[in-house]
Amino acid sequence: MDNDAPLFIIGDIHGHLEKMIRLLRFANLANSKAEWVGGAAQLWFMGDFTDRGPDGIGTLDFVMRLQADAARKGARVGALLGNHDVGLLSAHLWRDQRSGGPGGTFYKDWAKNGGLDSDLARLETRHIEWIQQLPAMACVNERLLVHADALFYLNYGETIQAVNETLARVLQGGAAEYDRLLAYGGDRFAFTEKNAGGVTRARQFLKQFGGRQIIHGHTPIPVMNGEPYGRVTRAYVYANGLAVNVDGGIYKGGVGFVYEAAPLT
Ligand SMILES: [Mn+2]
Repeated sequence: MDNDAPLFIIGDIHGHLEKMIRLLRFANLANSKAEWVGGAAQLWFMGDFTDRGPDGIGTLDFVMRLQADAARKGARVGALLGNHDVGLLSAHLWRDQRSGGPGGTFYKDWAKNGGLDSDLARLETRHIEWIQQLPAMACVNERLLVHADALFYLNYGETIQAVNETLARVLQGGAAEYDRLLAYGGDRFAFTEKNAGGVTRARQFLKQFGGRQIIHGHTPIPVMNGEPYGRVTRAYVYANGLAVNVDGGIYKGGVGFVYEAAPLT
């Protein structure tokens, strides 16, 4: 597994399987049968596979199959944990238990946040176990990959490995641990220069966890820069180049894109 392999990144899919397949085919990374055709490249998904869009479980199945096929071919397909992936698990595991969220139970919180019964009904053990082993962060080719543009990761550890280990335990833990993690789901805008200190926070976040540039999803690009959803076709680089948002807002009508993270000079 070559860690200098050309790095491609795709943002939040939210159940839009057909759009995702189109993007991966166009980028010559996968075919419609979830077979890896990307050769020695590597591909990372930024989490939030389900909710809001028509086929979250189909999206999970496709990514799981693609990851396995790429591994068989000596290539890496990575995937990060998103808050909606945690939400789906919580609706399954702790459905009617009381939560601290706006709905009052885990199921109602998840449904309010775009959760779909059609996904929950098709959620199987293999999906649950796959989500439970997803890393929350990774450093690849000098990029720090995280789902959310948020600082709460620091509450779970001081290194990538520590954060990933702690969150893996959270996902094996009880309702209270899920509740605490899900409460961070709305955190965003940590690194934008539009908020005082954003660039400094980006620099500090990189100093803490490593990498020279943060790449994240979670906050649709139009929410950051006001661009119409239908016009977003590429990543949004901000914070003096220290941060890259790859969430094209697919669930609100964006066509999405695959971002190629070229080697930093
Ligand atoms: Mn998210």
